[in-house]
Amino acid sequence: MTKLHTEFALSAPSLKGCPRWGRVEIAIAGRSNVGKSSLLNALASEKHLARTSKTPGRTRLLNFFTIGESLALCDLPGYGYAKMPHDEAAKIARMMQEYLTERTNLTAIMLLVDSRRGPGEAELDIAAMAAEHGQRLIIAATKSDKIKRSERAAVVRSFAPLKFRPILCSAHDGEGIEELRTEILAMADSPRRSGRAASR
Ligand SMILES: Nc1nc2c(ncn2[C@@H]2O[C@H](COP(=O)(O)OP(=O)(O)OP(=O)(O)O)[C@@H](O)[C@H]2O)c(=O)[nH]1
Ligand SMILES: [Mg+2]
Repeated sequence: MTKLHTEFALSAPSLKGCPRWGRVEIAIAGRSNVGKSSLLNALASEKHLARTSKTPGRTRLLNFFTIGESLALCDLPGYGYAKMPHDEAAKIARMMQEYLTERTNLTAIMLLVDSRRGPGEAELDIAAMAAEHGQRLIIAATKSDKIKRSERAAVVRSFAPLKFRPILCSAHDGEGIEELRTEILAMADSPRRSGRAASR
């Protein structure tokens, strides 16, 4: 098993508050409740690194976690949570947009999509944004423990619009976790985006 040496670094309320370091960052993005924080804990083999919750909309900041010496993951707030107050949702959307389009350390987006739901417009938008800004995309189809064997081929087909093969994964039974770890570690060698500041 690959070990990702993961530690919580800091939470930032905006792009300005993001850490100034030379690490290559991978953002974990996805709808509220899709399983972002749970997946991060599974990748790190730690139960309580990132806070998970049955209540959607729990993560509201950019939460940074270091991996080894040169990588970091950023656990993003989830989008699409209907009950979040409009002002709050707009603030979070702005913060995410800023981070995804302007953060020079960001090299890849790990986009999480519920296996049972498949990608929608929001996911296609994120994939398009990643392509536009030269970021790589890792597609994780979460909660694979919830789908039946007989449904798996149809689930994979439902991801065709994203044009990337989804990695079926489960924080509960561990499917796909090792493959995702390998993908993440491979990013350590990818070049940082050229940008205005070396690190912001
Ligand atoms: N069956 C199953 N449930 C999962 C899995 N991953 C997460 N969950 C459940 O889904 C719910 C949401 O998980 P979180 O990890 O908090 O989701 P999140 O995407 O971080 O949510 P926000 O931060 O609110 O956007 C929790 O009740 C988890 O136990 C999984 O692999 N399988
Ligand atoms: Mg979360």
